[in-house]
Amino acid sequence: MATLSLSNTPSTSVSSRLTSSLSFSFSPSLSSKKNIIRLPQLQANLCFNCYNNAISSLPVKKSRVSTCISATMAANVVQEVLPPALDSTSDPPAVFDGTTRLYISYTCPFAQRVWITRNCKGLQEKIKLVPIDLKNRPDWYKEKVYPANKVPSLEHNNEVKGESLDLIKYVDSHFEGPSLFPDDPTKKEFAEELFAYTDTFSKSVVSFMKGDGNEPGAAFDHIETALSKFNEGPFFLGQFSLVDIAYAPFIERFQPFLLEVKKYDITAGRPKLAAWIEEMNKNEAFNQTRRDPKELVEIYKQRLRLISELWVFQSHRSTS
Ligand SMILES: N[C@@H](CCC(=O)N[C@@H](CS)C(=O)NCC(=O)O)C(=O)O
Repeated sequence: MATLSLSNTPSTSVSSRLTSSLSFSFSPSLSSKKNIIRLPQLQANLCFNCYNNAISSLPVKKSRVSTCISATMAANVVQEVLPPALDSTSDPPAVFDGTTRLYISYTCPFAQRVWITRNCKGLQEKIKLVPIDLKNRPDWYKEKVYPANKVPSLEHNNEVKGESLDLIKYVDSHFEGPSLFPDDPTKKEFAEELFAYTDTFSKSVVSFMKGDGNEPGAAFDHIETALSKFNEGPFFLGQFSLVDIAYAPFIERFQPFLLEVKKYDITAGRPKLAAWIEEMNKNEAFNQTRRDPKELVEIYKQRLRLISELWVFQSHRSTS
């Protein structure tokens, strides 16, 4: 296996020529100042245009690919110390002081989409994470930051914007770093279809989790079929993109919950989905946003218990 040694800074460009015909992966070496890029694997972390460049024109075109490797490095190397969540006792940040802030909750899958996008583009220094404790939300969040009072929201250029699917596109197109959206019109159209399907997908799975619906086989089959459309890689559009980011936090939660609580294995008979999960789990930008699966299962159990208690309470009130 060929290796490249790089110094441990996000701005380092690749001066060596890659000589493998395969995609490659970066893994930081903590024990020395050097990091090793290993061939093959990086596919999970390379942006569209760079992935295509990397495999079609080896020896690699230096400038283009090095930009992406640097960004991937940034995503991989930056081991962030995550700030504590702000609650009703916390002072607000200095809103609209020119800092770009991403307001999240550590357990919110919608917020996680934007967090992953930020990490994938190597924007850890440019976009500051501001985690909010949603159970004990500070009043200033609604009053000063985001009147919708939800996460995620992004404070950028004196404005605050929300809605995770809009935000991942916004972060991808307004900030530096590897492009996570294709130029190809066929892929773009398919990406929009898949974005539009995210809600239907989640609703169908969550209703089964709550005990209201049938097994969500059709929803996962839809995903399996989508993953079969472009076969130049294991991702929805072939190469890694915003579409993978849109689904990842939800599948991260559904898989362990359905397996443990419903004894339903989402990957059984779905090899493309199994391969996608395996590839996603290699993506360090995503891994830095993940929670312990046991914790995620507990969160869903609690939430579903609350919903059913509320339902019993309401039906009791309406009959008494
Ligand atoms: N459609 C929104 C959904 C965001 C959302 O529902 N976030 C939840 C946390 S996972 C939230 O902020 N809930 C607080 C509330 O509804 O009061 C998006 O995609 O960003």
